[in-house]
Amino acid sequence: MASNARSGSASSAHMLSAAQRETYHRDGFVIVPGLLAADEVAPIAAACREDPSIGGAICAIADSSGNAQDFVQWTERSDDLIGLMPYIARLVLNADALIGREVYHWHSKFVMKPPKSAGRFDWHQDYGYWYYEGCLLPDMLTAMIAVDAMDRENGGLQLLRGSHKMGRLDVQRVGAASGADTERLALAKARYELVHCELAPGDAIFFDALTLHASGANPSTRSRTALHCSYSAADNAPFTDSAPGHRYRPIEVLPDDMIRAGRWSSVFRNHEFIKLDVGGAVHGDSPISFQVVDPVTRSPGGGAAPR
Ligand SMILES: O=C(O)CCC(=O)C(=O)O
Repeated sequence: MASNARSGSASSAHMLSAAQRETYHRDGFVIVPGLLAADEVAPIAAACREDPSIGGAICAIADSSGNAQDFVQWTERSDDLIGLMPYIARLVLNADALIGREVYHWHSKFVMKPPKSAGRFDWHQDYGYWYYEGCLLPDMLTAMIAVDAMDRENGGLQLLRGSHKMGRLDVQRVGAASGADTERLALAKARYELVHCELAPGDAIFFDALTLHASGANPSTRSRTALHCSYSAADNAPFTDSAPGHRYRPIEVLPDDMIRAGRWSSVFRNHEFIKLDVGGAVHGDSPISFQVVDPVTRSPGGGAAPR
C-alpha cells in the first residue's frame, strides 16, 4: 500500500487492488467497473437530463474544427451532491494510493456531449496545461466517472495505452484549438495501442495527467455526460498564484455512504461554477488557449475580454 500522510479514520470499501494499481502505473490508466453503483449516479444523470444547461452555467470551448464542446468546471466545495463528490473516500483515497501520497482536489468538471453534437476533445495530456499553471510535477490524475453510458458511438474517451511514459509533450495550436505536439502525437499513435473506453453509468477510469487522451463527436441519439474529478499531490500546488481555486487545501474525506444517505442538499442547484465569457479564451492569449464559444448558438459571440 502506498504511503499516505492522511490522518484520521478515513477508509473505503472500494480500494483498488494491487493488480489494479499496477495496471495504472503500467498503462497510465485503469478502468474500475462499478466504482459507483448505478443508483449513486442516477440523481446526477436525472438532474442533467432535467436541466442540460446546468442552471445556466454550461460553457463551451471550440475544438480544432471550431465545433463547440460543452463542459462546466468548478473548484469549490458546496453542500450539493457534485460539490461533495470530489471528496468521497473512494475517489480521494484511491487517488492518494495511485499518486503515492496525499492529494488535494484540483478541479472537477462535467463534460457533456448532447445527442447529435459535433464537439470533440483533441488529443492532449492534462499536464500539458497544468504545467503552465505552475505545477512542478506531473503527479496529478483524473478520476472520470460515467454519468451516462459511454462507448465508441457516443464520443467515449479514447486513450493511448502507455503514452504517459513519454513525459510531457509541448502544447501547440491545432486548428481553432490547442493540443499535443502533432509530430510526437503521430509517433505516439504509431507506437501505443488506442483504447476506446466503454463504461456503464457509475464505472470509472483513473488516468495519469501524462496519458494522451481525446474524445470524438456524438453522432448518436444518446447523451454522453461524464464527471471528471482531478487531483494533484499536496506538495505540488502551483508555484504561481494565478488561480486561487487551484491552491492547496487539505481534503476532509467524506464517507462513501454519503451519497445514498442523502447527505447533500440538491444535485447542483446551489453550486458555484467557474464562469467563462463567450468570445474570451481559457488560458488567455497563449499557445495553450481555447476559444470560449456559445454552447447554445455554438459560435463565438460577445467580444468579452479574454480571461
Ligand atoms: O470527457 C471527455 O470526453 C474528455 C475530456 C478531457 O479530455 C478533458 O477535460 O481534459
